[in-house]
Amino acid sequence: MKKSALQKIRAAYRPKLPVELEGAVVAVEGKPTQSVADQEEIKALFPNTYGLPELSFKKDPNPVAPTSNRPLNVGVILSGGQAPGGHNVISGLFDGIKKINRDSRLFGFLMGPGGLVDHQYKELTAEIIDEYRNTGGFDIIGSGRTKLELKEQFDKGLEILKELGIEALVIIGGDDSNTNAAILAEYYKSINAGVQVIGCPKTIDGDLKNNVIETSFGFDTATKTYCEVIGNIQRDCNSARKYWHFIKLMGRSASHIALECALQTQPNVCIISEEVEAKNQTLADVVNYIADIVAKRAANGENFGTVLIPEGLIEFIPAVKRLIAELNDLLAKSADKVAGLDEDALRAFVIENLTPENSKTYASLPHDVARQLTLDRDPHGNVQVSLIETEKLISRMVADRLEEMRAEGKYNGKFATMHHFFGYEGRCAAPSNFDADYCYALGYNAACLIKAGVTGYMTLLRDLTRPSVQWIPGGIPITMMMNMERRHGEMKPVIQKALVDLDGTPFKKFAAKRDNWAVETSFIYPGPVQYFGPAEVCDQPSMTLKYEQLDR
Ligand code: FBP
Repeated sequence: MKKSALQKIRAAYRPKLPVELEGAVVAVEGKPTQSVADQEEIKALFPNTYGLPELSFKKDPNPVAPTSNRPLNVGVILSGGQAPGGHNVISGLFDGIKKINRDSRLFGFLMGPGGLVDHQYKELTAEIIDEYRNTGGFDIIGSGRTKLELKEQFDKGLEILKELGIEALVIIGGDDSNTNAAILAEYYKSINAGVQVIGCPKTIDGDLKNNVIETSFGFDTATKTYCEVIGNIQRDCNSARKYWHFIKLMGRSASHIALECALQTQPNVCIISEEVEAKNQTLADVVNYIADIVAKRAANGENFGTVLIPEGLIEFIPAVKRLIAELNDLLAKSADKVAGLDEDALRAFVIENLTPENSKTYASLPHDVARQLTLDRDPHGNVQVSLIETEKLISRMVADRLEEMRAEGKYNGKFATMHHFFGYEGRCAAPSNFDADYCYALGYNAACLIKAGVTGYMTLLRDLTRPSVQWIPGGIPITMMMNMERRHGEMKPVIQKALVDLDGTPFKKFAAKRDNWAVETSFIYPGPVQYFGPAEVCDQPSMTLKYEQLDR
């Protein structure tokens, strides 16, 4: 494989492990855990894996020689959307199991959880692993979104695990994939399958976190990548002074990415979906807010600016949220009826079969947006918000509102727009030093959890704003993060998504400054991710993580 100059140098980077993980470790049990909500239901659904204690790892004072440990055969799956650092999780896992015994072997299942069910795999040798150290992407084994939920899938997976002598499976995924990891762990435990299942917190969206998991991997690099381009756009915008840039940012339901980018780049506007919901705002409220800022800047002779829009915004407009909830049930219930319908017939069917309030909301949305809400859900039942062009919808509505304001004598300016959507650009970036270290340590630590014999745990590192050598390694039962939610029309146990906390420091810091940023041009230009150089440019964690640490 031909490599760039940066790739060659970066391949030699040695991620810094927490000191507790250097050498042999012992697991120290903490207190038993319980789920974040719906304890009785979750306990009943996970009788074998509920309530287990938190674990932390300490250096083993009486280590045995690695050769006296048994070799381990381990499987690994990359699940869902790409996130920078996945290859380092795998290389950390590889090094971790080799440290336990040099004859241990690692098998990667291809193209996501489907590879386990369809028995598609490849052995990951030292040569392959070395090709991928510190690189972005999930291409070492590929990723996919097959949902592991059926007993037949679990049994089919077990066949290949047994055939390869695999005793532990590491699932690297977001909240939905780790929910499935917990279900799989419970099932294998209940039938004494002899296979441990360990989860790893991945997602650029930053919504897989809680009191214990401080951040998911990939968020740091992805947001730094978006901030570089937002900064570049802001500098262009401040130079040409003729465009309003509407920038939609990935993140699914949560606005963590948009908030982090706002903190780093200080745009004129950033909408936070969670606030829109909390304030029970309508789409018109959001549009009026932006139009007022455009008008104020125009009055100062500044017909340019930047607006950040989280991709999940539309789902958080309370009326649209109610509509989506009913649509999910309606479409799940009527799958056969709607299967062959063309666009117009589907629209008519939906309008006719929704309750009056939701039907009215649906009919009031521009046709293309309404249609996008009826598109297939992803395998986990999520609306595919990345396909909805919210940035165009909002800017179109702002333009209309400005014309009304012009007629009322409240606006006199020019409103030329540009649209952007940043998501895929950041998901496979070469991991920042933070993500390179974090991911390697998460993988290495997963090997320690396997050695400790546990199942249904997520690999964990704490104190992430300290230098990586001081991070605290351990593990947390996945059931601890679960609650019951409605999916595909049924109540299901799922990991609770972490949305932006409006009482948290990251949001408060933003809210305290946004009125200034709206009118005064206060853009910051963060520049590209840096891998070599002073710690203040290369090793800084995200601002969200730094501010959240103040709340802990
Ligand atoms: P994950 O939850 O799988 O990490 O999703 C990350 C994400 O990038 C979301 O931000 C986005 O909405 C979605 O994936 C896009 O999905 P796809 O890759 O299937 O287009």
